[in-house]
Amino acid sequence: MTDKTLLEAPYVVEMVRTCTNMYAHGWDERNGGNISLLLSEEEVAPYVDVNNVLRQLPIGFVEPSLAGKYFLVTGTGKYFKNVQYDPAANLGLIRITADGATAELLWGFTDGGTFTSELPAHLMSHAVRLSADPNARVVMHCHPANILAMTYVHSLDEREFTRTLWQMCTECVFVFPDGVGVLPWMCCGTTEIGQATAEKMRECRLVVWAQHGIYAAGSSLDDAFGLIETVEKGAEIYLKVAHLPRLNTITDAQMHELEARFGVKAREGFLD
Ligand code: 2HA
Ligand code: ZN
Repeated sequence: MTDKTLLEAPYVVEMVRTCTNMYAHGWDERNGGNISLLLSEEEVAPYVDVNNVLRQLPIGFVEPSLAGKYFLVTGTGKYFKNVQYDPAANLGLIRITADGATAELLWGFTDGGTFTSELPAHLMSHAVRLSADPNARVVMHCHPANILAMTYVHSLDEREFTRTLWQMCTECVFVFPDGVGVLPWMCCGTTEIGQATAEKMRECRLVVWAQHGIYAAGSSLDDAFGLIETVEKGAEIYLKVAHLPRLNTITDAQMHELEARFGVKAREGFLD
């Protein structure tokens, strides 16, 4: 038995605050958005009995590279708005079985619920990001209005889309030097969109789903949140200026100065 409840775990507290904050930003209307946070057994074991599996939840595809891994995930149909009032109903702690086909529920989803409908995109993205970066921990999805709006009026070419965002605020190029992947409209919740998202995540930590929203992968909840916040700010500026004559911009030469100053390298071929 454990003597502490998972509700006291710092990562659960931070998850709740993050959901609340994302809702406050207007990024997660109704049940929009989902988050998954990778945890180690050392982080989990002080709070839950890791041998007490409450329910077996089939995940509908196989991701053997994540066998044995623990994730705190938001629930399907749950409102980010409500996470703070009942974290144990709106969040769940799962562990992936050895064959990569089932999620074992260890805590949460107390009203009989299950993990986010977007689990394919989350788990496949975690697998890809972990192979690129051992510190990868978080996959975050939401529906920020300016990014969505931009996908209606801007070319979806990744180089063009990324360059426009980089030009909108000085910080963009060094916050997301790997740029933004862009998927055309696809049906959400499917393994196809999960695979397409993860494929983009090989090259960058941000993937826009046209007319739907955005995915970010980060080393922490703050990191993923900050990536989305920065892209959303860029998209907001774009929408304020797109219909006006552009008199000034951030030039490619200036972006090369930023690369040197901040020790980052913009995605190959994205700057002239
Ligand atoms: O969780 O955002 O993409 C609801 C969604 C689906
Ligand atoms: Zn969505």
